[in-house]
Amino acid sequence: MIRATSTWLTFKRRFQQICQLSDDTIGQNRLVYSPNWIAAQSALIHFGQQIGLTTIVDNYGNVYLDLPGKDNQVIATGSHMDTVINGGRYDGLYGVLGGLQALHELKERFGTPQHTLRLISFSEEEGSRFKTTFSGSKYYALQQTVPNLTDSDGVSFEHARRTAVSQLQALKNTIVKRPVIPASFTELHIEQGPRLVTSQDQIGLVSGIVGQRRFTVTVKGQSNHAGTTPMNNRHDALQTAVNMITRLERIAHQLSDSLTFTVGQLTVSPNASNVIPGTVCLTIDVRHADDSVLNQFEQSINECLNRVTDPLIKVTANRYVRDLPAAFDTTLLSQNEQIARRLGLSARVMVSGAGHDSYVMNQVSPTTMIFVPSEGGISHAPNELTHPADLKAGIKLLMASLHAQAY
Ligand code: HGY
Ligand code: MN
Ligand code: MN
Ligand code: MN
Repeated sequence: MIRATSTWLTFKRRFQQICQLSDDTIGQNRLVYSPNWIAAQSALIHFGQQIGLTTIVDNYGNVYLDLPGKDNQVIATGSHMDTVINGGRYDGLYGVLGGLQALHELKERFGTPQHTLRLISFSEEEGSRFKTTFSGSKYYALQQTVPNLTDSDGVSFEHARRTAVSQLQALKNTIVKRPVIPASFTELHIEQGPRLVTSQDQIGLVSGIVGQRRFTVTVKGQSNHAGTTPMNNRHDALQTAVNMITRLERIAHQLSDSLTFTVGQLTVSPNASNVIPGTVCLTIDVRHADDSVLNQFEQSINECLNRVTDPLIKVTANRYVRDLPAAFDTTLLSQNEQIARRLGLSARVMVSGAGHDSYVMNQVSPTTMIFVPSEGGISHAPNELTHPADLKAGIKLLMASLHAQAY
């Protein structure tokens, strides 16, 4: 029997260790297949082997830690350890180490389960290094592979993947395979928004995820001299981009107050103070619970392109993510509702505004998510924070939920 304090200290030690492995100066940076990412996945394999779990690595670098059961049905939990650039400490990592903590305690307290319990650390969820998202869970759940992509340094996904994964698969006692799909999947995650803090609930029981679309937009105008080119004779790519963004922001508000519209990346070329910008590249991230609203917004993007009449300015848009709104399993959700009540945890049912690997797992297994509050609703930023009492409550609920399914 392991005492509550020792399990919390174990969680904290593992958490600190993985955070320190990543560049902690300006937030967490663990981009997929980077040295920080390899170090974190290797540390997780080591944690699993320390407590007698079976460690498996597939060809995309997903790491699976199994607590073998009496039969071969699998009950899974997990999340991701890759981060956004200069991200927070809890997005993804909490679900991986919280899931490991739950398996560790279940093993210590209840021994061998009826069904195999699996903790998954997906290789990549964020899409921070390559213009693709959920590549790890899509590989595991849907056997999908990534087309030839390169990162901003020109490194190909394939080269980065092979180099990183070979190091993980070379670790002692790791099994190389893509394991079977689980009978259920539960992801423990921070909310990444303000609703639980506002409603003062300890737990969010997630009924689904909003739809999400991501675009790259390229505006090609004409560079020219900032001082000699008259204002009425310019083909300024940045001005065109600014007008488009301003117009789309206004349309977003008109369409729905729960639509989110974000231009997260914007590069200007040649990016010199005395040169009229010739080219601007930007990204659009738009989300809503209703796909028809996203259709309307995408229509507005296309209308913006057609509103550019200057023959020397070309605007193109490429959609590279289209995720439909997802509804999670209702049986798992109501089971967790009852368990939360039994544990005396205040819980509310909610939809996730953030994307998660659960979106992919939900296409192959009954899936649900458990949220804990994000202080100030902040996430994807170094000051992302969830208080210890909330971290513990989430692990406690996850553990009871996995116990109900696997023993
Ligand atoms: O962007 C998202 O919604 C998630 O955090 N990857
Ligand atoms: Mn996440
Ligand atoms: Mn994230
Ligand atoms: Mn059973």
